[in-house]
Formats: sequence, structure tokens, C-alpha cells
Amino acid sequence: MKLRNLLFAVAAGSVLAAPQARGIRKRASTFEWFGANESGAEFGTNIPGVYGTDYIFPDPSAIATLIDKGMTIFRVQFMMERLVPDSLTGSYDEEYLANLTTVVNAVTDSGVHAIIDAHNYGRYNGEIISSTSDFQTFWENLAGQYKDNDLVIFDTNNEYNSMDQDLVLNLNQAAIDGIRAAGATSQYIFVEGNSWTGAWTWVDVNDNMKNLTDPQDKIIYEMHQYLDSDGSGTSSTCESSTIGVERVTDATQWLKDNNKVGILGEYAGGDNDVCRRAVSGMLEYMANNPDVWKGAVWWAAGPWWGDYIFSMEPPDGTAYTGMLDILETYL
Ligand SMILES: *[C@@H]1O[C@H](CO)[C@@H](O)[C@H](O)[C@H]1NC(C)=O
Ligand SMILES: *[C@@H]1O[C@H](CO)[C@@H](O)[C@H](O)[C@H]1NC(C)=O
Ligand SMILES: CC(=O)N[C@H]1CO[C@H](CO)[C@@H](O)[C@@H]1O
Repeated sequence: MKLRNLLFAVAAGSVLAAPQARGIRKRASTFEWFGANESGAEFGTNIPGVYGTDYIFPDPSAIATLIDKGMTIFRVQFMMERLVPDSLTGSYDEEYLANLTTVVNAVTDSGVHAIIDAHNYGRYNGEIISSTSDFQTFWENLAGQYKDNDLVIFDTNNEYNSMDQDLVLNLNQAAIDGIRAAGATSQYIFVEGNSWTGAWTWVDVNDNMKNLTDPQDKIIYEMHQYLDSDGSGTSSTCESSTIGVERVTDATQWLKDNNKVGILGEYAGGDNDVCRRAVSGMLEYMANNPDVWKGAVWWAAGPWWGDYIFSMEPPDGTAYTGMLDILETYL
């Protein structure tokens, strides 16, 4: 795998003519992981919805293109209601599971990591998940499906928000306990916090998350950070050219103070000069703190983004053509 990563780095280096022309220098990556979200299977509001109409699975050939660029991690979204239609502890829609597994295997067969992201905001069928025991069973069952694949990473849930803070802690702990109970002992677990797991509010909101425990000691704190004025990731305008660093500084100190490690599981900025500076400044700052930051995952690639402001989908996504040169300095 190390050799493979080295080969990717060499391959990425060969396409750096354009980035250098835009004033970006190649630096040796300090990140363990660097990649993109792979969206589609969680799309739409119809449940279960119709494959090809309401939702789609990511395209393995597009993922292969990003791997060739040097990306080493992909966060694959899915919707829990589609995977387990009856209840959190119920049986699978086997076809949806098989389709998810096809994407996961396409990633891991290439020797890079796949994050399985339950993209549910701490909710199931619109209700906040309140049973930690059901949630533990959900994760024990799902981890059982992937326990022999070391390159799978479990992401307990996307962006808990507007929930009781103890419940967020307890749901994450239940997920960890379920995953380990399934015999999945080698995989990393990405935990997320309340308030959409924002890095900028992490210290104020999610301090109790330091109490999570894992017998395998493989917890990674996944935070998200957007750089528009309200931090929602809905505008291509960034607050300032230094906003990236500013918004992750306190969280960086929290990780250091508590001997934790983190990953930026979602981030993005529009294809414009202010955002380019804001994104590269943030990544540079994180790369200079490699003891606590293990990587960053762009939001987002996927086949259905069209002309979305942050699309990393080859061959013509806005960020793929406009921002990848910045990311490539870290690949
Ligand atoms: C799974 O993917 C196949 C295409 O590969 C599609 O025909 C089928 O409808 C999908 N099923 C689900 C439940 O997503
Ligand atoms: C965290 O754990 C410590 C002891 O291990 C305990 O005193 C404290 O109350 C816990 N905090 C939260 C928010 O659970
Ligand atoms: C910031 C952002 O792009 N958020 C998106 C996250 O993914 C969900 C579902 O895929 C979208 O609805 C959000 O807009």
C-alpha cells in the first residue's frame, strides 16, 4: 500500500504543470488520508425511492479517476431507511446493501480506504434516534458485514444536530461498542458531534465527546467545516481568505489538549480567489499539525451533482476542474 501511494504521488506530480502556473507549490503530504465524499445513495426524500430516479450509487470508474489523481479515502454516503426499511434492528434490503458493498469494494480493492457514512443526521424516519441499544444493534449488524475488510471505516452518523448532547455522546459510544462486538476490531471508527459536527463550534458544543472509549483505540474525530458566512456550505462565497484557518484553530487545540486525532470529513469552497486562499490556507495549517489532523475529505463527488458549486466529479465538475490543483498539493 505504501508503494501504491508512492506511485500515486508520482502520478499526481506529473500533472502539476497547471497548478504551478497558478502559483501552487507541490509539498510532501503529511496527511494519512486525503479524498472526497461519494454522494448519490442518500439522495432524495422518497423512501425507499426508486433507483435511478430518486437516488444513484457512485460510479466506480469516476472513483478510479480520483484514485489515479492520488486520493486515498472516499466517504460513501447511504441512507439508513433504505438499508434497513423496517426498523434499525431489522433486516436489510439486500439489493441496496449489495450495491453499497459494490462501491465499497471498488474503493478498497484499489488499496485505499472507504468510509461507510450513515448519512442520517442522528435520525431515522425523521425521528431523533433515542434508543442507544437499537443503534448499537444496527452497527453490530452492519460492522458484521464488513469486519474482514481492514480498509473499511465506520462513520457512526452524519451531522448529528439539534439533539441532546448526552445522547450524541451515548449514540457514538453505542456504535463503537456494537462495531467491536461484531468482531470488527481492526477498523477505524469516525465519530461525529452535535451541531452538524462543525469544527468552528466543536469546543463549545462537543467537549463531552472526549469521553468516548474504544478498546482498540482507533477513534478518529470527524469534523466538518464550510467557509461561507453561515458555515452551511450553501454559498460559493467564502467569508474571507483566512476564514479556513480561523474556523479550525480552536478544534485543533482541543484535539491536542485531549490527545485525540481528527479528520475534516467535509469541507469545500467555491472556485474563486478568496475561497482558493481560504481552502489552501486551512489545508496548509492542518498539514502543519499532523499530530492531530489525519486528513481531509472534499464535499463532494458523485454522479448526480451536475453544475453544483462544489462538484468533484470527473471530468467536468466545478471543483474537479477548478479546485483539484489546490488539493493535489496534498496528495
Ligand atoms: C442496485 O443497482 C442495480 C444496478 O446495478 C439496480 O438495477 C438496482 O435497482 C439497484 N437496487 C437498489 C435497491 O438500489
Ligand atoms: C467524562 O468522564 C469523566 C470521568 O471519566 C466524568 O467525571 C465526566 O462526568 C464525564 N463527562 C461527561 C460529559 O460525560
Ligand atoms: C453542504 C452540502 O453540500 N450539503 C449536502 C449534504 O448532502 C445532502 C444530501 O446529499 C444535501 O442535501 C446537502 O445539501
